[in-house]
Amino acid sequence: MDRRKFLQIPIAAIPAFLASRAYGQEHTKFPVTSTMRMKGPVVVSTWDSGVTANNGAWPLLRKQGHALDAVEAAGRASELEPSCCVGLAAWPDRDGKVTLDACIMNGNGDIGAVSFLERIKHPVSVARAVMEKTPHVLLSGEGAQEFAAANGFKLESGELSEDARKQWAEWLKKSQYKPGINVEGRPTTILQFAPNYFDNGKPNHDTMGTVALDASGGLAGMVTTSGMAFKMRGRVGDSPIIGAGLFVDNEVGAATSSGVGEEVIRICGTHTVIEQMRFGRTPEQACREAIRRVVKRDLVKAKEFQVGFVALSKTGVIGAFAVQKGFTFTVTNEQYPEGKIFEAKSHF
Ligand code: SD4
Repeated sequence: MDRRKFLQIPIAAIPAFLASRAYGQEHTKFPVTSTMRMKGPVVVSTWDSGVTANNGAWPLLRKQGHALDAVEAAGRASELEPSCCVGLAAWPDRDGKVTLDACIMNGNGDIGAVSFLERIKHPVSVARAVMEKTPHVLLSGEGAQEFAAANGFKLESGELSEDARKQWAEWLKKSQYKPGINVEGRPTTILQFAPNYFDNGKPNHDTMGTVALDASGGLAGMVTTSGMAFKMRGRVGDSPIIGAGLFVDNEVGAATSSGVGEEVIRICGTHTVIEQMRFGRTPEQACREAIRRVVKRDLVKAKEFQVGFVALSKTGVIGAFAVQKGFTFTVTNEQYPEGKIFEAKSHF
């Protein structure tokens, strides 16, 4: 089934479309995300598998629930769904351990995060507990796990899923860490060294980033991930780093990222996006500026990796931009209650 849905170009957006071509967007398919203003509560998640996340969030948002509860529900839904591959069923690090990163942020500046967390089913909820129950903002590794256990989170077995075991065994044959680019709207950054990545013909790995606007105008966001597959043990990506993988400010908007986390951290990605919006750029312009900074460092290297940003303004405007084609995001609201998938414009 082709799950990509295409955005139509309103006539009013044609000047923007032409301007975007001047920027060199030969491959632009959907150049008008900056005109996507949504009415009322809305939830936006990275990638096609954002449908799963949004399905977790939307029932709450629809009933005037808070954005913070909605994004946590989005994270929990993703962490439970093996095809999202962000929880314990996801792929391991190079030592064969699944290590999870997550964060959550409220539009008033409350934040919580966990990194390098093992054997816990719902890292996003542990991140929320860090936010609500500790004086800290980020707990890592063993300490994060102890905190989770002390707060009632069950310690799971830590065994790899069958799929993860197979993929790890395959990867071990070459043991080459070489993040690739997502293919045709799919989320992976790991295709090149994982030939068996496809599940029934479809890649199934992802980082889930979600941002939401609730009925009372409150914003929140979360990210949950197993990080880059076959990473070094102890490696932490952008996802749990506030200002890198996620940033939210009720005065401006919310932004999240996916792709090679090191490149996002380098430019304080989502904070950059929100600050651009604060000074008047649309979400799409802001995401594009962040991508420009990612790419400019090494134009040759940039051809080989993916980074994508998606942002939601406090007035419900959605925009996105990516290094490569194929960065998709899912929007769910009253208009699209089952979720609609869009593809971001890209640098290459
Ligand atoms: C990371 N940003 O750990 C994550 C990976 C990712 O789709 O987004 N994968 O660097």
